Amino acid sequence: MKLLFLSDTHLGFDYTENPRIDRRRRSDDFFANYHQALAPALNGEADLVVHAGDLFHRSRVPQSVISNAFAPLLQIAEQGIPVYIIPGNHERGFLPRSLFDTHPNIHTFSYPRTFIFDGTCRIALSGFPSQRKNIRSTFSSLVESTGWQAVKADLFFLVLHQIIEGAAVGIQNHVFKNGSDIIRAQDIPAVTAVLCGHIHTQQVLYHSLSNTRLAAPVIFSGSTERTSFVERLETKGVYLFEFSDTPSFQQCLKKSFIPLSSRPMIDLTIDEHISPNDCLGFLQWHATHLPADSIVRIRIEADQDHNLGPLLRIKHLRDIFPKSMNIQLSIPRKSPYHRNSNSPDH
Ligand SMILES: [Mn+2]
Repeated sequence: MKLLFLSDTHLGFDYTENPRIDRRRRSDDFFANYHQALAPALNGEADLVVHAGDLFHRSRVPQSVISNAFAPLLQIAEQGIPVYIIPGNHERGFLPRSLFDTHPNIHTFSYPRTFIFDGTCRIALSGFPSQRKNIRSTFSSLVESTGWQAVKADLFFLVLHQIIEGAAVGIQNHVFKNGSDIIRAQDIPAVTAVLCGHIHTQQVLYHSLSNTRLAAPVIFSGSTERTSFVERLETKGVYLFEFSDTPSFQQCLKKSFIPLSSRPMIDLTIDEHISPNDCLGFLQWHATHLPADSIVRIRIEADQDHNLGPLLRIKHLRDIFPKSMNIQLSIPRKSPYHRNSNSPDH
């Protein structure tokens, strides 16, 4: 029996229906990884699919994004493989109802509830929509109101789209500790595992910050694509849990992460180490030597005497690099160049 677990697919990221300028859009990367992520289910290798939220990047997405998101889910559901979805924070706690209610194998946690999957073993999936406020004080009663304790099953999964104490994100490894929007480690119930979305960095929590063992491991599959430069070193992926022949869930957890590919994200920093006359040459050299599919962030950290002129305009920068790359301009707010630059994107 195999359960495919993914989250934070952020479909609609960098998507526009009527582009004013001709440039590569990262929207395609997100859809490509979405299809890669769902491949085990599309190929009939998974028995059920859990999406822990942020299917879409925004609460309002164009109809074409909704249709393209829905198509592979429908294909999976049509094969008799049920799909369970948590509405994430980017969807403001709801999904386009009409569409997602149309198939008996597509289930959304639109209120606190428990679904049962009967296969070679019986699986209970409990969850509720992403809560933006006061989850710390409401968590235990929300979990209780899913009714999970009244259900008979071999495996219990709590599916969430929230922040949990001890979760770490980003290059600087920021760890979430206290706050009304953070679930306390001690409140995690004794289920088989918690499948959690919202945190984009793949990780598994076993202990609280005070090093007491959690009642259940909390598994973050992470986002399926890198949504910002903070995630530039992260390997993205999904989990495919196989329950047969595994002595413990912990054992099965170890070998169940499937990595997905991501395009290289590269920082080019213009600072005092590059002489004012070399800036253009520095960028041109990288334009021809970086991998052709790079996502490049140009960071201006030089001081005023660099006289960067046109290099502060994203349009000019895009003309230097091949069309196969994505180019972003980053100017710190405190930089003397900040005021001179035009809006960085779109
Ligand atoms: Mn997200």
